[in-house]
Amino acid sequence: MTIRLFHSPASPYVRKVWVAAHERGVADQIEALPSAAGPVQRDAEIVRHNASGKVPCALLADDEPVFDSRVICAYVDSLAAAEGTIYPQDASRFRVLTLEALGDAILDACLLCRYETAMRPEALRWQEWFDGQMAKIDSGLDALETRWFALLEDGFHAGSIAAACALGYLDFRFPEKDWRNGHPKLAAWFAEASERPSMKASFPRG
Ligand SMILES: N[C@@H](CCC(=O)N[C@@H](CS)C(=O)NCC(=O)O)C(=O)O
Repeated sequence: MTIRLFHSPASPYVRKVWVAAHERGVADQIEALPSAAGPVQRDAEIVRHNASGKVPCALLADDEPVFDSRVICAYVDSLAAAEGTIYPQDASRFRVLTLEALGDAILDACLLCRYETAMRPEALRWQEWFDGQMAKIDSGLDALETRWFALLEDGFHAGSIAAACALGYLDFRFPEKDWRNGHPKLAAWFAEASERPSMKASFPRG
């Protein structure tokens, strides 16, 4: 094993790491460590290595921590002996990184909505705030469908991986949200991306 990974089978950020590892042929170099990350009940063992207490958090051989998902994906990419990279170093480099940030931003809003409905006591919920997060998801989906679509389908790089994990998380936690409606190109792209062995091997559970 090259790295140990605090993980959760339901986490879309952890999924990014698994997808990257499968795409680059290094999944067998990762040992999954159990974890119980949560914004209220924190996992002290994760906090010891990653002050945010969040997963994914990777540990290298000397217990050196690597986080968050973007940095771990780049690390995983660097482990691969095979040709290629999910982080192109050519002119598209910063556009790919920005697309990854957009996928993560959609995920951030998804997670906040999830915590709001699954964790926050009902009496403390704030509908306008929830709607504000949903609006971020919707504008993110619109941006993927339009401005970012050409880059999204140009290879399967870190930006595509983040977007695919965000769409997968929407299906997993918000099945009632009909995101395909109004985003036909994105829906077709995701149907194809979901057939990749890396996406199948990391299907969310929990
Ligand atoms: N920016 C981080 C976000 C990670 C994150 O939010 N992970 C969630 C699980 S899906 C978590 O650990 N939540 C626990 C918490 O908020 O303390 C990344 O890209 O890795």
